[in-house]
Amino acid sequence: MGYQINEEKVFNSGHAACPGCSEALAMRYIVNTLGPDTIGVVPPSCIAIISGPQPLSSMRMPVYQTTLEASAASATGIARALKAKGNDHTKVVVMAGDGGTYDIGFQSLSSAAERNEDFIYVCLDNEGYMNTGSQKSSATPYLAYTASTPAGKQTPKKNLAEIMAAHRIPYMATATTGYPEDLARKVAKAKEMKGLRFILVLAPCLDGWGLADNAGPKVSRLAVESGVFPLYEIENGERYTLNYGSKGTPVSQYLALQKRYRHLNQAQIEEIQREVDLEWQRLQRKLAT
Ligand SMILES: Cc1ncc(C[n+]2csc(CCOP(=O)(O)OP(=O)(O)O)c2C)c(N)n1
Ligand code: SF4
Ligand SMILES: [Mg+2]
Repeated sequence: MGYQINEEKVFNSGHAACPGCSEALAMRYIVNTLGPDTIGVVPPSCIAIISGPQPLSSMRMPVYQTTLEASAASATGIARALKAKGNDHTKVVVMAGDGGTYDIGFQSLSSAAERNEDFIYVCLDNEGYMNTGSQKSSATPYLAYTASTPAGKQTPKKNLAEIMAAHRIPYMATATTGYPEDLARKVAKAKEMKGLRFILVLAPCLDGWGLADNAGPKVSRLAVESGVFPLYEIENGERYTLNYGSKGTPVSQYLALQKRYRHLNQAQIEEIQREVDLEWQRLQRKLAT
């Protein structure tokens, strides 16, 4: 895409993430693109640990650590207070995990989307409750091992991208850390917009997915190239743009890097491949309209 990443150094080194953590990498691109004139809202998650406690925060911006249920409600209050004070320049960004977004915080997020509140919401999706030892969330994919689904999760991942777009919010985008320019460009685009902007970032978790320390970017790229996690945008709930999609790479290559899938047999791998192909065809039909 040729997008030049703007690194404002709002995110500092020396934070408490596992070495090689994709969530920390995503946070770097997000807050460095938004700049210091930003207020963060963070619920309990690895993101809260990485942000750190004030005055020892890893980020050069104010961060309000809220409850798992209330990120979008907290951001609503902060954004409205700024507006009431005549401040139209400070941005408000939620950075929440998938557990805090797909599940526990969904009620307040859906209501804020319905009201089209004026803030950016980024979900750092590592497909499980990783900070508490890898329990399943509704973002955990079909058949993935977690500590609470030892035989593999029996239901598919919730399609939150489409659910958020169905609220007809101005902007919904998917992104991942293996495509840093694409991620930074989407954050920069969201920064210039008004209303509720939602970015869903796939952020592989080394511990929860059973990855080698240096495998984050590779597995994130394979998620896109195999069609498991296409990168696309939806504006006003209806205008679809594909940024990066399936290159026809077999899903087995993506699964093979992750210990959370090592219990799968050939028939289960083929079943996952069929489902990924179906979803990819569904998305292509929407792109065509
Ligand atoms: C209502 C509520 N339930 C449970 C917890 C315990 N808890 C703290 S962090 C966390 C995991 C959150 O998972 P996710 O949002 O996916 O973020 P991640 O740790 O994966 O980055 C949980 C369950 C809590 N703080 N509040
Ligand atoms: S547990 Fe996973 S998401 Fe949390 S800091 Fe470690 S690698 Fe990152
Ligand atoms: Mg998570």
